[in-house]
Amino acid sequence: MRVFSRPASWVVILALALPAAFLLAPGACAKSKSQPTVAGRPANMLPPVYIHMNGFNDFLESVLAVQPGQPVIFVNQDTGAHTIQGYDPRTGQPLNSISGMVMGTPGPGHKISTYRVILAKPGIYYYYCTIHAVLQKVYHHMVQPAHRPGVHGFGGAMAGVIIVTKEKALLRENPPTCHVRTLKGYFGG
Ligand SMILES: [Cu+2]
Repeated sequence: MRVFSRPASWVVILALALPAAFLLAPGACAKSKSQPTVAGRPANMLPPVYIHMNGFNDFLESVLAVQPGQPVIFVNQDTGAHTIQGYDPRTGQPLNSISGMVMGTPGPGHKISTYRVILAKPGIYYYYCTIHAVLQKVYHHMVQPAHRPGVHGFGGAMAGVIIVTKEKALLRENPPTCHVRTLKGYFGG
């Protein structure tokens, strides 16, 4: 099937495609002028997604997909403090792009501590709470998060994964709580 009948069409296509290719190039820093765009909308205009700590020393939405440049906000509705530390599971090295701390809250009606992060480059980002989990060596230099001995709450490790992607099928699988800033009826003891 002939799509383009005239050679001039290619010139037009190239002229349109080249600027878009620059805007969508992976690795663009969130702080640079070349913000990633999604469907013609600047990524920093996208609504944030939320990851909650609402008791039991756990990240409620432990696996979450976001679009490049879309803000991710960690919301601590728990009584205790938590850290959010990114790491490379292949080496155990910490990531500078995810490194924060959120203080606890006595309960409903009090100030809630949050940590905001923006990841512009598509990829899989691993993080854990350094207070309530440990990175355990599994093979060669690789690590996996593990439950820190003596920590109460769920038996699993306080850790999670953020998938930065434009794949709509993945983005649709997010739990509904990720669209709500603070959850009602959280653990306050
Ligand atoms: Cu923690």
